[in-house]
Amino acid sequence: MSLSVTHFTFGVGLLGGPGVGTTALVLRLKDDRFVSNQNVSTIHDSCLKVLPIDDKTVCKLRIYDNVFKENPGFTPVNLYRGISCAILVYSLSDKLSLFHVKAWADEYERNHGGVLFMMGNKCDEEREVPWEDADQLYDAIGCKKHFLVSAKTGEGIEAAFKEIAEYLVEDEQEDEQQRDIIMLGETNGTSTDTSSGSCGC
Ligand SMILES: Nc1nc2c(ncn2[C@@H]2O[C@H](COP(=O)(O)OP(=O)(O)O)[C@@H](O)[C@H]2O)c(=O)[nH]1
Ligand SMILES: [Mg+2]
Repeated sequence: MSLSVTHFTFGVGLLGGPGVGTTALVLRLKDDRFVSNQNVSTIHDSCLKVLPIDDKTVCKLRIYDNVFKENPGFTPVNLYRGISCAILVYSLSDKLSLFHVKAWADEYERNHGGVLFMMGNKCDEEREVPWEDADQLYDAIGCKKHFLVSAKTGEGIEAAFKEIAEYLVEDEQEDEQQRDIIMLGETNGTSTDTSSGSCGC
């Protein structure tokens, strides 16, 4: 007996200010290595991560580095092409990088909109960003999950991307169920409104 496997694919954008480690994260995910003071031109700007969710489900994440970091206001719109969600990356050892997170969240909302996650990188270094500050911002922006990782040691990275994949798959499956309910309602000629907050006018 052969089990059929469902494949999901999502594009994920890494957004954050210069030096937070988005290129190092892509390198860790792609080649499982870390290079100090890497030469950006030798580094890939995306990678594909394949994550089995369960026996019947596989999730592929195409993860894009952000090479236009200097100013969120001037980000080319095509940076967001093919992206289903974004991860706002900051450095746990650089307080200023947390301020950039808000700017990137606003920029993403303006150009694209959608699910956001937050990721504090460099957890191997001495911590300068207080948890409360990061958590407050996380709530204010409305991020779905918050991860602490290190591209240098690899700590937390596999688990973080697995959780992100699980979240995206679950979200997509719920959307599919909603679409099925709506189509069934239309076929039966019954009311199709399943949203709890609908005013019905
Ligand atoms: N200690 C430590 N250094 C890191 C980590 N990730 C990146 N770096 C270093 O931080 C600097 C900037 O990293 P890079 O990936 O180029 O940042 P980007 O500008 O966000 O792409 C480089 O010197 C990296 O070696 C990490 O997890 N821990
Ligand atoms: Mg870079």
